[in-house]
Amino acid sequence: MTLHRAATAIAMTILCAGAADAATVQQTQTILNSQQAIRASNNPFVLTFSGLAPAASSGTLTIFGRGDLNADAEYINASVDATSFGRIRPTTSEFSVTYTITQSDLNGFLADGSLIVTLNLSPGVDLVSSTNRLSATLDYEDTSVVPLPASAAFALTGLAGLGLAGRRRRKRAAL
Ligand SMILES: [Ca+2]
Ligand SMILES: [Ca+2]
Repeated sequence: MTLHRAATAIAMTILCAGAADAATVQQTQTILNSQQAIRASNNPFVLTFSGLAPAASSGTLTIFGRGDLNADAEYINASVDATSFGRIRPTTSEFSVTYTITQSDLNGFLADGSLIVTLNLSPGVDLVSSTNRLSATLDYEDTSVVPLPASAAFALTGLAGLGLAGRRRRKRAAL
């Protein structure tokens, strides 16, 4: 293997190692009661995630809420973009529900630049309190390349070694 090929091979190794890694995306959008009182007459409640990198893995979407949601007749219809995620039926005024979204579904939602969570409260959700709120947290590994300090440093040491060997060889040839 020539020096140039060896250096190229090592550089490719660095690139591949970097590309195999990903950064964690964890973002939360919240609607406070003071911004939009958590009651059915204020439907819909829209939580928008935008400008996010494509997913390299499946992800989770957690919907958290606090509101007048403790009775049987009180529920929330949830959707992401145009896809229904079904009905959330909390039995307590504070609830949390987590959905797993496949990588391909996640990238389908993110493809147009935004993933929009829409929550519609049933008519019975009518009592408000200042501590009420609705939030959505999106969590996944994205496709960005992040540096791997340890392996990159190791590979660079290798490159420096090859450079020295090459210089020594050139010096000998010149004598
Ligand atoms: Ca979308
Ligand atoms: Ca009620």
